Amino acid sequence: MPSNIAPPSKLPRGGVVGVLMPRGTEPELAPLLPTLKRTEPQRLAEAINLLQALDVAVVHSEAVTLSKITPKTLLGGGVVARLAEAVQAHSLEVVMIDAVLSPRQQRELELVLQCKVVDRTGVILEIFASRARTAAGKLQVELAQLSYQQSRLVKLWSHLERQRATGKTGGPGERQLEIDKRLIKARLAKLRTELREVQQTRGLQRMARVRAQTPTVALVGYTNAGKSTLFNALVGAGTLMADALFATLDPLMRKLKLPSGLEIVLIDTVGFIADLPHELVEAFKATLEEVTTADLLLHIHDASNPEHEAQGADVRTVLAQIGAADKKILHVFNKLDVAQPEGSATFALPKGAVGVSAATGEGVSQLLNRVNELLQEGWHTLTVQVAAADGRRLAWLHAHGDVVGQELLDDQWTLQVKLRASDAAAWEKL
Ligand SMILES: Nc1nc2c(ncn2[C@@H]2O[C@H](COP(=O)(O)OP(=O)(O)OP(=O)(O)O)[C@@H](O)[C@H]2O)c(=O)[nH]1
Ligand SMILES: [Mg+2]
Repeated sequence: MPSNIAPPSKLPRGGVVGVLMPRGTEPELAPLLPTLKRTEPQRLAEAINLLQALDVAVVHSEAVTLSKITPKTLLGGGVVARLAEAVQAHSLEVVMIDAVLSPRQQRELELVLQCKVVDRTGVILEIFASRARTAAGKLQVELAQLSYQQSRLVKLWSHLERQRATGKTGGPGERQLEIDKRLIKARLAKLRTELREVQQTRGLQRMARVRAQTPTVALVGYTNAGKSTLFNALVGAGTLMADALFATLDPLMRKLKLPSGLEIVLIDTVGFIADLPHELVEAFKATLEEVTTADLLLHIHDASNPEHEAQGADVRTVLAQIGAADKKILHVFNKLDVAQPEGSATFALPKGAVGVSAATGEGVSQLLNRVNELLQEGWHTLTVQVAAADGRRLAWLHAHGDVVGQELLDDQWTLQVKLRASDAAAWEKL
C-alpha cells in the first residue's frame, strides 16, 4: 500500500514537539482555525494539553498572526523560516499546526522544515488511536483515520481537477491520487464489514443483554479529567463482579456491586475534546452510544484545571450533539487534592455536585452512595412473597432489583425489593 495511506502522522512517544498557533482576522482563515471560545493563551494551552495526552514533550510554542493565507504552506515565508530555525534549535521531531492543513500544505511544510508536521485533527486522531482498546474501538479509529484522509484526498483531487480545467496538467500525481482513492474506498468497505462482524459476535450480544437488565453508569468528561483513574477507584470501592466476558470484550466496562448490593455496569469513555472533527463524531457514534443508553452519566470535571468551566461547556455541547442532553447527570469534581482556587482554602462545589480525588480516594464512597440514590430515584419498593423453592423468581428479583429486606417463614420468603418501574411491571407478569 502506498505510504500516503498510512495513518496521517505517527507521533513519536516521548518525542520533542513544537506547536504553532496561527491567528488572524481574515475571513478566509476562519474555517481553518478551531472555533474554540477561548482566549489566545488558553487556546495555546489547549493545544499543548492535547499533545501531552500523547506523552510528547512540548519544548517550543508560539502564536503567529497571519495577515493572509499562503496557499502552498498556509503560513507565510517569514513564519516558515523562523519555524525552521526553531526546528533546528530545539531538534524538534514534530511540529503541530493548530489549524486545518491541506495534504499538500502538510507535505510542503514537512519538506521545508525537515520534520513531521501534523494538524489539529491529526493529533486528535492519534489520541483516539492510542485510547482504543477493544477490537471494535480499534476498527472505528481506523475508519475515522481513513475517512479523514479520504476527505483530504478528495479536496486535493478537486484542486487538481480545477488545475487541469485551466490547462495545467495533472501528471503522474493525478494517477497516484486515483489509485489512493480506490485503495481507501476498498479498505473502508472492508473495515465496515469487519466492524459489523465484530459487533455481531455472540459475546457482545450477551453483554448487551446484561447491560439492558442492569443499570448502567457512564463516565464522561473532557480529556484528562481523570475518568479512567476514577473508574479504577470506583471499581476498587465497589465489589467487582467476576465477569470474564466484560473483562475480555471491553476493558472499559465493569460489572460491580455497590455497597447497598445494587449491581451496576460502569463504563469509562474516551475523553471529549472541543471542536471534535465531524469525521470523529460519526466514527465514534458506537462509543458514544454507550452514553446515550446509560441510566446515569457522571460528568467528571478537572477541578484543578483553571479552564474547567469552558471544558464543561464543551462536554455539554457534544452531549447535545449525540442526543444525550436530557440524560440524568451527576457532576463530579475530581482532583480535589490539587484544586486550589485563589484566596480560598477549599474548592467551592456547585450545588448538587460531588467532590472527589480519584488519586487519594477522598469522596469515592460518598460518590457511590449518591450514584445509588440517583439510580433508584423513581424506583418502586414492592413487598413480595416467593416460595423458597422458586429459584428462578428469586434469582430474577436479585438480578433486577435491590433486595432491602427479607424474611423466611415456612418455606416462603417475604422480600422488600426496589425495582425500576419497567421491572416492577415485568414482575407483575412473571
Ligand atoms: N492529582 C490528581 N491527579 C489525578 C486525579 N485523577 C486523575 N489524575 C491524573 O490526571 C491525569 C489524567 O487521568 P486519566 O484518568 O487518564 O484521565 P481521563 O479523563 O481518563 O483522560 P482521557 O482518557 O484522555 O479522556 C493522570 O495523570 C492522572 O494520574 C486526582 O484525583 N488527583
Ligand atoms: Mg481515560
